Amino acid sequence: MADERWFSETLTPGVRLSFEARRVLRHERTDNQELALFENDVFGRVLLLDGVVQVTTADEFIYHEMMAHVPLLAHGEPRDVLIIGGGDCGLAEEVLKHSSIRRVLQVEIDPSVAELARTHFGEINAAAFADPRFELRIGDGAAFVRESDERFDVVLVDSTDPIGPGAVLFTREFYAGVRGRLNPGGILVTQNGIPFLQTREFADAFANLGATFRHVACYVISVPTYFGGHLALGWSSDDVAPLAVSTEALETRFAAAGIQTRYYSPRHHLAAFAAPRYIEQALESAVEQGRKAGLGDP
Ligand code: AG3
Repeated sequence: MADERWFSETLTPGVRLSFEARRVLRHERTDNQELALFENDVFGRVLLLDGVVQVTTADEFIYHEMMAHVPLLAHGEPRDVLIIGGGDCGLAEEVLKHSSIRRVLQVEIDPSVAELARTHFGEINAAAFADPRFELRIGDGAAFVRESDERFDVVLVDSTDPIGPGAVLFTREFYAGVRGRLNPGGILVTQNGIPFLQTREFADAFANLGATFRHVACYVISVPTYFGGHLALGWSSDDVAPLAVSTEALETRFAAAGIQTRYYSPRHHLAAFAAPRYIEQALESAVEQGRKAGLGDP
């Protein structure tokens, strides 16, 4: 995958996205996946898992702000949040900026990623590790949602792609498990990849979400290091439609929260749900297919 100076994303057959490593901090095979961490002049610290860019210190704010603030501000009064995956812990830090939050439980499968998060990603997660509301547990997120009887207002699946250890996090069984962990008014947000390149994976995941939840939608973000066009984030809820909240209500909540952002804004929050047509069409037909397979009956 690398000649120690250049590391490549190899997710799409026939395409390589390469980064020069000024300094290699880690390159190893963990029990779960291949991990590479290095410094790049443009993007700062870059983490690749199984040859796919996961996080860079330069552009992580886009993904983390949009994954956290969209469901939390739409919810209005979130208290308990569950994060599945999210090993770099940048998402937890963003969630904890909301003062209504009393607990963030994160279940990450790979202890090497969690350890590296502490040693090398303090810039994006130090506040989370210093926060008594945050609990990081090493374990299998799919098993957790199946076996736990705890409930949460918002569940965030900050996963890798549906290859390797993350594949289970895109199944109907997993989504049904998450549904059982949500409080009334609860919202699930998921990482659903690059629709332009991962067409099959996108359709399968949204069919599974469509079979499980009443309201299913997606919103899009543009992250420089996630190659291939927009990245889709999934919205699922039995009680809350994504556009049910007004810009005014979001403005009020956002001002009250006093959170500084660089990508998220209440206006962009709602705009992001107006996905480009090729994504909207793929979403509609996938959800429709899933509906036929049976609502809430995995
Ligand atoms: N995890 C999601 C990375 C998805 C990248 N996928 C892709 N480019 N196809 C990010 C972890 C950040 N906490």
